[in-house]
Amino acid sequence: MQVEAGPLLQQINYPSDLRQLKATELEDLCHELRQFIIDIVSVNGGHFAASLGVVELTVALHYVLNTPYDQIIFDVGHQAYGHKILTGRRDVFHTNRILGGISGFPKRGESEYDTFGVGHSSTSISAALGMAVASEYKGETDRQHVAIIGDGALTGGMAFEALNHAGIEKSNLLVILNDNCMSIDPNVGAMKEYLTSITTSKSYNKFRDELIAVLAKISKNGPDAYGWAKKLEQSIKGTLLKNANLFESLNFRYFGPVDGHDVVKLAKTLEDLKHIPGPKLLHAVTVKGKGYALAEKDQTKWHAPGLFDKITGEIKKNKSDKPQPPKYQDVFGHTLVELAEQNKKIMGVTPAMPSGSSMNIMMKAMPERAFDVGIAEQHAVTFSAGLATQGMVPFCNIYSSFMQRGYDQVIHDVALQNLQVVFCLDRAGLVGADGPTHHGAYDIAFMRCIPNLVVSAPMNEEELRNLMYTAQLPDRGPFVIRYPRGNGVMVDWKRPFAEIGIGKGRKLHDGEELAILTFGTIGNEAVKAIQVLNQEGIYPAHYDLRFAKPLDEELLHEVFANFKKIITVEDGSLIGGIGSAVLEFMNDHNYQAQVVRLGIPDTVVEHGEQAELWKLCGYDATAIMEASKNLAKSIKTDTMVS
Ligand SMILES: Cc1ncc(C[n+]2csc(CCOP(=O)(O)OP(=O)(O)O)c2C)c(N)n1
Repeated sequence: MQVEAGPLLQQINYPSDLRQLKATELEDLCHELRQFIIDIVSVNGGHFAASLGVVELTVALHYVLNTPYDQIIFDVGHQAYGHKILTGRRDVFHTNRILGGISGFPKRGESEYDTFGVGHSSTSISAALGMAVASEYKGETDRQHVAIIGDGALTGGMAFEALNHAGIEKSNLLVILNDNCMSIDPNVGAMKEYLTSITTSKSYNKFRDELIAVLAKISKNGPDAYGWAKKLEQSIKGTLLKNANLFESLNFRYFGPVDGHDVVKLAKTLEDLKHIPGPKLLHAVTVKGKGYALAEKDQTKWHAPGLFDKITGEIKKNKSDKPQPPKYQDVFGHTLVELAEQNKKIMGVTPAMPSGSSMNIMMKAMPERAFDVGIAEQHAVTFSAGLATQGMVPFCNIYSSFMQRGYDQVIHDVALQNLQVVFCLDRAGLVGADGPTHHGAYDIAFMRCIPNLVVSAPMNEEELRNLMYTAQLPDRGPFVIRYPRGNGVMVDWKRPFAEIGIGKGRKLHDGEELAILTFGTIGNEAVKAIQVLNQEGIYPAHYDLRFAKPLDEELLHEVFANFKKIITVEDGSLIGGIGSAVLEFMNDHNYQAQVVRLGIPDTVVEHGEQAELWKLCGYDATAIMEASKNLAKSIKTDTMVS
């Protein structure tokens, strides 16, 4: 849907147009930009509150800096909608996150203004520092490099690794800390409290604007004046800031806190900061959801609300009179509490995804046993390992793609020590509109090769519950349960727990000539395919493998003894996936069969609806049907020849 931009925004195709505006027009432009984001996200969906919170910062940055020569890196990138609109993509913004449209995150291939591909958090300072060091090396000393990072993303270890390194480099690096006290859920940790303490230091705040302006002026007068200015600044800050400033201790020059919604003042401050060399941090205080009252009030709900009526604020839901199957994440959340009531050793761990994973259900019911540890997947895994050494049974819930961050910890801290940590990998498989940074494509492949690990996937809600039940029984080792984004298939899902044998798959039904082996919820696409195939006189057997490791060898012997045509289906990378595991088994046991593997091919799968992407990758119900028919045809031909 096309939406008309306001009169100022209409004139701006690129930041060079923005730079023609008078400073007095910037506020109006911010208003129009905010309105444009509201208009389009309300009918298209996507991330919402974060972009509203950085409208002024975005406008001020492109107004003052010489982008794209000067480089801005947005951390995570879910807040970069304003940036996209101001940098050549206003007229295609209505295609945001839609198949074939622009990406919901900055992406190098999409625009020269998107200096770095993002999606996973806490990478911006490292990337900006790399660019700054390269510029310095090339003699481009006038070039500015800005990382804009939220207080949530600052809880990620990588951000600190980068600050630690940047503090000893002399390159031109500005880190803008976009402090809105929120991650997706309220931000957590001691750092958050520290930031609040600086924000409320009244005596320092009174001086800071003058300080920045004076320093900028002095710094322009050459290196001697610069050294003198630095001493003056340190003595003023030392006196006025109660505690030693953390960023100053890391050799960053700390400026702020400033009002992140005063666009004129922000532009003036950024202009001054351009003339102060070396690593600098500007602490901007913003409100997530700024300008849309409901979003300001309930920032978690409006992080990515889906479609909504922009006038009433009503979030649109698929209305149905019939009860609907729950989301897998909610089955996880409720089941965890149920299990934790019976097993006092169970604890919950989430790296900054309480509402996304539904760990918030346990955090509410048992606050002393469930932890949001910040955007810190590596820490979440090793913290869970520590709990397990003391006899606890942690359920560590991490989105499949974010688990890529915690890989060494899974091997080194959990698997090698054979500790009982249950990894629940939410958003496994293709996730849809968030696109390639968020697809959970690789976990089957990267988990399957680790000794001691059990790797499982439920086909439905009841199976998820039973796998969770099985994983927490005494003397289990590390246990992975992967499940996808979205809703399940059972309305009546809260059934009594039953143990599942480790490495035991199940035959859903017998068949003729052809066997379909599935892993996880994508098996439900096979069920649909088989229903249609049956009407056409093709009767494949269907096996739900349940475990990628250990494989159900007994079941596979049965399959290879009875079928010479086999299809494997998985919502995961074909390389190293369950199909590969089946081929390995076939080879190791000297079977011969024609095996067709359906799953994610060796390519970057872009964004789009989940079902659209399954189709594109060739493993939705229709594709399974086609593959089955082709194999069935070849069965007939083979038979005729023999
Ligand atoms: C490694 C990683 N883990 C989790 C996420 C999910 N995530 C996306 S945005 C976000 C919160 C970011 O908070 P902040 O940086 O403060 O930005 P804000 O949304 O408040 O503007 C989280 C946890 C992610 N993108 N990357």
